[in-house]
Amino acid sequence: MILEILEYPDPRLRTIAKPVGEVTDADRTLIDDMFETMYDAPGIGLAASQVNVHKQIVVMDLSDDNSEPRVFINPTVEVLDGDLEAMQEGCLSVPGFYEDVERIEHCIIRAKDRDGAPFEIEARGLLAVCIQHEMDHLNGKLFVDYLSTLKRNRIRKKLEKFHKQSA
Ligand code: QAP
Ligand code: CO
Repeated sequence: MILEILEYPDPRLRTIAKPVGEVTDADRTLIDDMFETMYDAPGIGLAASQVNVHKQIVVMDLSDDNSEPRVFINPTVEVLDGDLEAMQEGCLSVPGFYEDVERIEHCIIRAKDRDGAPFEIEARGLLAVCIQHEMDHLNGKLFVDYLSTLKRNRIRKKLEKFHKQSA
């Protein structure tokens, strides 16, 4: 099922997600729906917060052909060195806007998979950037929060106008 994606400045995007206990069949159904929604968009990453489910669940696929689905439940990041990397980011909740954001370049991601099994992976580049972007969603934060007030307000006004027109 394709889910509705909340768009900035929807205040529900500011909700703090709760950790998942046991991973249930209902969680796995949500994960399947999140992949379907992300692939349909199309996007490379989606946090449950963006579909108005406030649980710590992230789906991601950085491949060109939807062949590398990744699930991160209750993700955490350990910074491996202090290097920052600027990368142009977009977001399914901020459609049509792309801006540079600085993120930690090298980290270890720890999370649970769709069966509840814990795993860890060392991440650099796009994977490292994307998990930080998605974990921000779980904490009610968006990439536009890193921009100047001027840029953020411009984006907010354009999206508000667009939402009014399509209503
Ligand atoms: C987060 O974003 C990300 O504006 C995932 O019109 C993006 O999948 C992390 C998308 C870049 C790191 C680098 C955005 C689709 C997809 C749009 C996405 C749009 C259509 C964004
Ligand atoms: Co996003």
